[in-house]
Amino acid sequence: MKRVFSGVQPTGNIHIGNYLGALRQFVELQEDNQCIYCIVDLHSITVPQDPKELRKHILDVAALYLAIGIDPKKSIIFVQSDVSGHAELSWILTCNSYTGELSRMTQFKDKSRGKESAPAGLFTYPILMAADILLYDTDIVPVGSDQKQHIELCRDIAIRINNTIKKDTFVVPDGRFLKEGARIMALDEPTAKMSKSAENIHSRVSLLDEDNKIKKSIMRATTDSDGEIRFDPAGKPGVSNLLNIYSAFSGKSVEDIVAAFAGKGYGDFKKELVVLTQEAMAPIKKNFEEIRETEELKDILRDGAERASAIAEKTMKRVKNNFGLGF
Ligand code: ATP
Ligand code: LTN
Repeated sequence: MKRVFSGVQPTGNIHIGNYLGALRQFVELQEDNQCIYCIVDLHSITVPQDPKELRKHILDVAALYLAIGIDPKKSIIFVQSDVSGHAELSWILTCNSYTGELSRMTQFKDKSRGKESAPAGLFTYPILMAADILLYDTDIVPVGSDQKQHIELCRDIAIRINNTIKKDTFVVPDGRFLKEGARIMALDEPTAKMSKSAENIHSRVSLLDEDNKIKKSIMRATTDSDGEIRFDPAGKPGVSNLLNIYSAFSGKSVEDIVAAFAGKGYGDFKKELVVLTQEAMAPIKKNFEEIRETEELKDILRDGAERASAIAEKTMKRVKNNFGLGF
C-alpha cells in the first residue's frame, strides 16, 4: 500500500477550487492507499489569524473532510500542531534548504510582494510543507497545480539529504495533479486563481454556499462578448474556466460539453452549471451540518493525532539518528 499525505489550511471559505483540485482526490485515494489528511494550522499562521476564528476553522475543515466522504476508519485525519514532529523536522530541513531556492517560490513572491515586513514564516512555508510530507514517508501528494513548485522543492530537499547525510533518510514523494480541476480560476477575474482570501465573495463558490449564492456567483461570472462556447484558456479564460468546472463536476470531457452546447448562449450554459454545482454541493452541506457540532468530531481528531504521532515518531528517530542528533 502506498502512503498518501495532503493538507488544507484552516483559513475559511473552502471553495470549489480546493475541492476540484485537491479534496476530490482525497476520497478516491483512500480505497487503495494509506491516507493521511492534515489540517495545517501551523501554515495558516504565516498570515495573521484571529485565535477564536482559527479554532472554528480547524473544526470546519475537519467536518468538511468527513462531509466529502473521508472515512476516519480508513484514513487518518488530524491537526498539524497536535504532532510536534512537523515543527521539529521543519528545523532540520531548514538547515538543508537554500535561501536562493526559497526566494524563487512564486507563492512567497505573491504573498509577500517584496514587503520588508513579510513574516519569515511566509518564506519558510514550503519547508514546513516538506516536513509534513517527509515525516510520513509519503509516496503520493494529491494537490492543486499551484503547489507543483513546493512539491519539487520537497523532492529536492529529500534527495539532497539522502545524498549528503545518508541514503534512504527520506522517501522521495510524487505530486498528483488532476487533469480537470487542478487550477480553477476566480469567477470574477479568470486570469487569477480562485482564492479563499479574495475580497469579492462572488469570485468563488464556497462548499457551504447557499443555492442562491451559488446561482448569483456563477450567473455573474466574467465571460466575454463573442458569445461562442469554446475552450480557449488564453483567448477566452472565463468561458474556459466554466467549462473546466462543468467537466470536473459532470465527469464529461470538455469537447463533449462544447458539442452539447453548440449554438446555445452563455446564459443557458451557466444555468446548467448552476444546477450541477448546487447538486454537487447539497450532500456535502447536509453532511457538514450533521457532523460539525458533534463531540465525535473532536474524538476523531484526537485519535488521528495519536495514529499520526506513532508514524511521525518512528521517522524522527531515524532522521535524528542519521543526522547524529541526540544521544
Ligand atoms: P487560497 O485559495 O486562499 O490561495 P490556498 O491555496 O492557500 O488557498 P489551501 O487550503 O492551502 O489553500 O489549499 C488546499 C488545496 O487546494 C491545495 O492542494 C491547493 O493546491 C488546492 N487549491 C487551492 N486553490 C486552488 C484552485 N484555485 N484550483 C485548484 N486547486 C486549488
Ligand atoms: N501548501 C499547501 C497546504 C499544505 C500541504 C502540505 C499540501 C501544507 N502542507 C502537505 C500537501 C502536503 C497549500 O495548498 N497551500
